[in-house]
Amino acid sequence: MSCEVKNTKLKAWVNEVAELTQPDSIYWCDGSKAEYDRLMSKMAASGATTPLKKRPNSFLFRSDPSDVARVENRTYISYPDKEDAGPTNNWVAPDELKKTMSALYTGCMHGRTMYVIPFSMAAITSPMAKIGIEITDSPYVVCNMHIMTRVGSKVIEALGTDGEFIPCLHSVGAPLAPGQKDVPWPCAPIESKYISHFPDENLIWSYGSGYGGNALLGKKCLALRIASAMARREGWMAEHMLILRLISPEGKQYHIAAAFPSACGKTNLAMILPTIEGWKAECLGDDIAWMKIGPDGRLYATNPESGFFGVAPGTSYKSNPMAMDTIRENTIFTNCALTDDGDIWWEMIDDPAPEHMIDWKGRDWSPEIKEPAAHPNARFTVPAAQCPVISPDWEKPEGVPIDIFIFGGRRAGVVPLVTEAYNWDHGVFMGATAGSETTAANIGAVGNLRRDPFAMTPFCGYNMGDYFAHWFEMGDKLGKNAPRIFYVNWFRKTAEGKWLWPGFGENSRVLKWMCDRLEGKVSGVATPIGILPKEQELDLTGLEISNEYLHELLRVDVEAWRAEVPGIDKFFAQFGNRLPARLQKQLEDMANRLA
Ligand code: O2Y
Ligand code: MN
Repeated sequence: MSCEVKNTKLKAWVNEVAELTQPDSIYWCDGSKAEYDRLMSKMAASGATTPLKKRPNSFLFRSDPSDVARVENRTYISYPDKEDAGPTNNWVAPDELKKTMSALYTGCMHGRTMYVIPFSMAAITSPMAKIGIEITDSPYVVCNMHIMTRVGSKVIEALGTDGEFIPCLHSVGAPLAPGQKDVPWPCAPIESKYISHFPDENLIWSYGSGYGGNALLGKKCLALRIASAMARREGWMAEHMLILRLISPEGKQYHIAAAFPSACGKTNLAMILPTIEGWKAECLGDDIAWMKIGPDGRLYATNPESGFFGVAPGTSYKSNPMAMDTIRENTIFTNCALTDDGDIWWEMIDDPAPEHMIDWKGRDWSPEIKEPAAHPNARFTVPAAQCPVISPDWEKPEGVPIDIFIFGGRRAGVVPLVTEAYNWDHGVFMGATAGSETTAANIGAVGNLRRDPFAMTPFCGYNMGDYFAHWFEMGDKLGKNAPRIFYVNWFRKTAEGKWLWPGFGENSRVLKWMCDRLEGKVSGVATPIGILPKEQELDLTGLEISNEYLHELLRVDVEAWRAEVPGIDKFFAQFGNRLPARLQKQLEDMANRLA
């Protein structure tokens, strides 16, 4: 660390954690390339990672098979009153949770280095920036944090003597006895993993996992769970949304923020290559949007992250060419398969599976083996700046003004290709009732509908009923400046199970219709569920799609929608008196329109 740490609270906290966890040494991260290279070389030498011959400065990690994804059932939102966490979060009282976790943290860094990572979420020059300090015993976490956040001495300087920071404590939970040899991916068993949030104190404690959202604490823990609670207190929004700029042939810019549950192609949409003549798109973020009302009364969005932690399987030149070009170099791959010539491979990448690979568990793999070669939640971590379509304004301190919100989900039937909300309250209803049918990648029976309001179920740091109320309050503050709200479903199928809509870059046709609605160029048609395009209003130039498919994509199945009402009513009932009356009214209004 090239600068002196003067922040009294920070020094005290680091000392307190070191006393508790008893590491062999303490290292303050400076965020430099030299630091990254040094840690990677050390991990390569120990066998924790494999440098990839085919991709410059890129590395493959294999996690422990028990530590492959976020652990929602071990994730806690801890307020003194359980009601404040609400029915969608796991809860343990703060005193009890801290007691349990303090016992686990005692001596948990024996034999390891304790890294102190000063990081900023959002460009440090942004008025929206929040400073976090992650303490971790995982060098893999340090390298990922280098990519996903802004790490370095500038953060320490910005903190000064008494600046505020969000303490994020992380340990893999695998102390080493003297002389004990380390494993490539240390972690603790599932029953001692805890991903805990104390929103009243802006505090994060994570123990036992080294993977993704469990361990890179700037992402889901800080930028969504803690930030959503801060945003409610302070009158802004922290959302699970991509940010995209669409540019018309005339050069007019439209900014879109979109929320989808997982497995709905969020990263693909964030990096879309429009197929309609003359339209361009730029990516500003693929996962999280922080939004604040600006001096002109409009809602400004910024992406607090500086990298992408994208799911690898399914990513290909067909589904997301810009992501494929982004990950050519300087990328950390986790749980992908390794080819014999030193490259990565995963299911549904462009090339067919080679005759031999090493799978994500480190075993020989060949095509007759039934298990996938890459884990379904294999990931790439890559700097956002490497994306060929990254917007020149992606780090603009004040963010970009949002014109359009999109919600969506994966539904084989019922939900049309696109619907516009009648007004803000109706749009909040759309967000609150968003849901997807489960796929083979989810737990549970395939085809079950799972509601995931605003795609925030796993990430809302307080009672979801209060979160709905916060959306209404923001709408009231925004008034006529509020973004317009749409709902999309790219995944509608024929009775025979064929996709009705080609998706990917062709989704730009739907985005163009949204822009046309904003410009008053198209009237759409009013239906009981919202405003849909007239068939001739969608620009389908150059796309081969039958009238029958188009008709089905834009059909409102009134019977099927009537059948949705009791399910929504039951879903809302779990929030009891925390459910805003305005949301219940929206359900009644829709039921009346369908009657
Ligand atoms: O499994 C993990 O830890 C990653 S989860 C994730 C990563 C990037 C973007 N979104 C998500 C998510 O679960 O929404
Ligand atoms: Mn996400």
